Amino acid sequence: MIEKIHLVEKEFKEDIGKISQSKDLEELRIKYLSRKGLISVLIDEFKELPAAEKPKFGKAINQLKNEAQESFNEKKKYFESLSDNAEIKLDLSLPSRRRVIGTKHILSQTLDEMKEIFKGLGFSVHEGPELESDYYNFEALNFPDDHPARDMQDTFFINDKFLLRTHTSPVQIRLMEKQTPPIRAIMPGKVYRNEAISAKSYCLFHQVEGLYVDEDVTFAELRGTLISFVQQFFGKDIKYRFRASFFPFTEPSAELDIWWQPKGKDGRWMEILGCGMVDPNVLANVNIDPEKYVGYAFGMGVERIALRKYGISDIRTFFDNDKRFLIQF
Ligand code: 2U9
Repeated sequence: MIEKIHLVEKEFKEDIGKISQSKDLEELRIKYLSRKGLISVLIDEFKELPAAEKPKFGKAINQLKNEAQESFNEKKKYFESLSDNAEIKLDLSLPSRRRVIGTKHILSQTLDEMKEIFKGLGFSVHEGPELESDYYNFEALNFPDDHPARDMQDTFFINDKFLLRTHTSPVQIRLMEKQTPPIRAIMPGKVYRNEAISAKSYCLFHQVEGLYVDEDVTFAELRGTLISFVQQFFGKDIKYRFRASFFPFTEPSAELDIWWQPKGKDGRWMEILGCGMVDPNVLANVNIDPEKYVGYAFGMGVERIALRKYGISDIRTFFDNDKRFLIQF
């Protein structure tokens, strides 16, 4: 009896191994697992055995029956999964799935546009650390000890010596330390200010600063470069004006306003950037001879400019990551 059981088991394994299409599976079921199949025949024979011999074979037959049924079920499932996929592949009438790939953040798009314009004007692009020392953020830039920006109220200090940079100017200091003039570079990046959060100001924003240092750089060149920038960025017809101003790191200093005329509202002048000739003290701090070299610098807040260009009323929307806002650009 035991040989018979092993023989059926061996044959079953060989047969199931050979099956490559689902219709052959039914033949296999009939041959082994149906009411008149080989396993049922074995069970019938088993029933005829004398009671004393039954325990010897009962277990083996049961095991064969269960294992055969399991292998059969598995194979059936496998063929079903194949045919499911085949159906999906063949149903050409189904609409395609919409791919949600997201969009570039409007600030990144604005930064990219600014970088491209300045690259076209001969500027290279440099980046640097957001965690800075007091020296690079303030001292090297000619900030007096009692300047309000050096107060905890205005700047995020990490400890006595380190802080979150309040502008990207430290990158320019680092660049001037490493490179001898001519230097013509812009520095885009995040800056941090400890300000009350409102529609107009946020604790984090982006700046693009520019620097040009060489032997014969003039204010007229600075003016020409910035006019070219605003005309490329806002359009050739943009109305602008320069106004005298003051910064610790430039002398003389100016601000550039553009005329802003929202639809249906009164037009007004709006400040979009600051600029000036680099203070000789700043050049001396990085061992560039102020007798030989001159520099100009400018700085702008990217959010402020993007708010204007796209007619957005609240700076916080840039940082909310609300898809309903982001997908509009
Ligand atoms: C070095 C020397 C001088 C960069 C400059 C400004 C004027 C300026 C503001 C615009 C809006 C900051 O983002 S904002 O709040 N910036 O007005 N920035 S000149 O001057 C430098 C930089 C580096 C070594």
